[in-house]
This record gives sequence, structure tokens and C-alpha cells, in this order.
Amino acid sequence: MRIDKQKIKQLNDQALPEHRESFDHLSDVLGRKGFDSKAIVEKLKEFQVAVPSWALGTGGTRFGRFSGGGEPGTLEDKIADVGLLHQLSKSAGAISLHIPWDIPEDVQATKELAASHGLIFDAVNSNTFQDQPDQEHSYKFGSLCHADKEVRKQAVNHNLEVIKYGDALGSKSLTVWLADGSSFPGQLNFKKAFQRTLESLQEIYAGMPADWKLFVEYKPYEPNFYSTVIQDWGTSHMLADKLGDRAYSLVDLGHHLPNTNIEQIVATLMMVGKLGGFHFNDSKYGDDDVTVGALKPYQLFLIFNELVDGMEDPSSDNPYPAWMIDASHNLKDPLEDLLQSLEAIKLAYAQALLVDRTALEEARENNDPALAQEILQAAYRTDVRPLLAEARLQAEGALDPIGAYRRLNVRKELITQRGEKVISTGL
Ligand code: PSV
Ligand code: MN
Ligand code: MN
Repeated sequence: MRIDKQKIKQLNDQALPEHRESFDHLSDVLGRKGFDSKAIVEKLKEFQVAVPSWALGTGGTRFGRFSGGGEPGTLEDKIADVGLLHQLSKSAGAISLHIPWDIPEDVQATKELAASHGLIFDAVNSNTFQDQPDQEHSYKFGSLCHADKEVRKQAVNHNLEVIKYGDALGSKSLTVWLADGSSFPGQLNFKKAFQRTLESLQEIYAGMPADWKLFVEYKPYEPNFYSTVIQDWGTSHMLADKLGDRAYSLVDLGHHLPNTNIEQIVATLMMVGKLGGFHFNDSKYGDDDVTVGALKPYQLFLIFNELVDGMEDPSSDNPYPAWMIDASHNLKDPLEDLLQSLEAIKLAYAQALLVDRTALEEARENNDPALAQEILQAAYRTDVRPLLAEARLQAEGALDPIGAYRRLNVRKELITQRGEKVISTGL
């Protein structure tokens, strides 16, 4: 399904006078502080976040799954759902696939369908954390780190196949996240596991097209509960460094132990040009994967403050990071959830663009933490929602994406088309 553009326009027209008033007011306030609202709106229009195919269905927990109905049952439906998100938000211009959950039957037709929704294919993701019905060897005791060379070979070949699919679709990067690790002390030889993983990744790296990047994602625990082979950013960076120039670390917000200073990790990785990708979500306890900004919007802002700093730093050769939402849970309508995540990401981005970096640097050099905090919080406490709305309006999206989604009964229409019972592939 696609939303009739005219209907979005009609809703926008109704809300326009109020929006104009708040946008003009904010532009005046920001203008007096030396910020150019127009330039910020342009940056917001450019900022696109990939939506992963596995977030479009209701997420389950190990205790149950409660589908809301109208879920996408095919890759085509998933593309259509991201298309809807993009129509409303104008910020979700890419989809990230997980193979083998999303194998395209007809690559050309899939590419054309995505393009017709204004979408490109972002990083492709391999899956060696589950066994597939037709596979020869099991990943129960690991994949790229496995003690048995044949298992490692199977996992490497799977990644090479994922690259092939991605290449055909126009993706330019592969994200590798491994569940490899151990659940009991003594189970795994840490050094051998690292070395085997490195060798396997080297084979995968060698199999990438010359213009591709490899993102190495880390995670401290789960599904293994004693050790994870790529447990943290240091391990991920060591691997990326040994692999070569086109290998990078990938930071997933949920993949840290409580209270980790993620903004410092971001700053450090960007300083050495090794932050390749970023997975957004939020959490209270672990890898909760709840809506971005639902719990810790200030932390998200502090992270964006470093991301913007890294992106604007002329001495850094860090590539433009690949942004992706990696959130999915079991209560909200997944499309509303993703619209909220997109909004939270862009709010934090816009606020970070309002940090007076020259003044902040001066405060730091003068050892003035109180002033540094004032500067950061002045940006954080600015209500930047009119800037986001203006960016959407100019791009012909919805002034109020969730409002439009509800008023246009999108979920009801999806349920009519797809039924109540379709279960989307994913976790
Ligand atoms: C693992 O927890 C993860 O964050 C990785 O990015 C996976 O690819 C994704 O979730 C989906 O399983
Ligand atoms: Mn992730
Ligand atoms: Mn995760």
C-alpha cells in the first residue's frame, strides 16, 4: 500500500498555520543566537536512517509474541512498509536486509520496487546465530570462531553469499554480528576463538567488492552469558584494524554494559576513522531494543553531540556512518514505534547541531565545567520539533507522521490487505 500524497497534503494544510507560527518563532530565537534554521532544515532533510526488515513485525520475547495484525509476510511487503515510513517521515530512505530472512526471489524486480518507494538498500546482515533447516553444520557452539574448520567454512560461505545478494541489490556494506561465545567458564579458549574469528573475517573481507565496507558489531552478552568473542568496542576495533582500511566498528546502543560511556566510545572511534555504522535503540537493562529516546534522550543527545563533532572535524577521515534503527518490541504497532524512533534520532541530531562548539571548546580549555554544561543543556533543552516538521513539510512528508498514520487508518488498511495472522520473519 501507498498513501495518497493528496491526503498527506490535506492534513498538512490543516496544521499549517500553527506550524508556521512555531517555526517562525523558533527561527527568530535561533537566529538571534547565530544559528541558521534554513541550513539546519537542509541537514535534517538529508539525514536518512535505514530501517531493518526485522523491525516491521511485532517483536517477540522468549515468553510470547502478540501480533497486532497486518504484518509484512514477504520481502515486498517489508519494502512497502518502509516505503510508508519514508512517505510519512521522509527520513527512512533505506532498508537493511537480513539474509536468509529476506532472500529476494527476483533481484531486479526487488530493486525496482524499492526504488519506486524512494528506497536504497543499506548494509546487508548475515545470520550465523540461528541454524537454517537445510544447513549441514550447526552453529550451536559458534560460527566464525568454531573449533571445527568445516563449520567456520560454512559460516564464511554464508557471509560471501550475503555479499552476493547485497551486491546485486546495490548495498555497499556487510554487517557481521556474531552470537559466538560461551556460557560457562572454561568452555572456550578465548585466544583461539579470537584468532579463528579473525581468520574467518579475513576470508569474508577478501570476498567483498572493492567499494564495500565491513562493519564488525560487538555485544558483551546474549545469547551467550559468560563470554562473547567480540565483546566490546576494543575487540571490534582490533579486528577492524587487522582486517584493513575498509573494515570498521559498529556501535549498537544496546550492546553495552550498564552505564558505559557510549559517547566517549563514539568520539574515540571517530578520532581514528573507524566508526562505520550505528544501530539505534534504547534500553534500561540490557539489549532491550525499545524505541529510540524512550528512556534516555539526554544520553542520545550526548552521543549525537560527539557524532556531529566527529562529522564536522576536518582532521578526521572517518567515513559518513551508516545509520540504522535496531529496535523492535512486543507492544506497540511496529510502524508507529519506528516513526517515534525516527523522530527521536532526528531530535537528538538537530539539538546537537545547536551546540555552540566554539564556546564549548573555550569552556573546556578554561577548565569551566559549569559553562560547558550550560552550553550543552541550552542546546538540549531547545524544542526543535518545528525544525523537524519543517524539514518533513519541505520534503512532502507529514507534518505529524503518527497523527497522519492514525487519521489515515494505515494499520486498518494493512490488516484488510494482509490479514490478522501473518507472521513476519525476524526475532
Ligand atoms: C544483535 O543483538 C543485533 O543487534 C544485531 O545487529 C543483529 O543483526 C540484530 O540484533 C538482529 O538480530
Ligand atoms: Mn544491532
Ligand atoms: Mn542487539
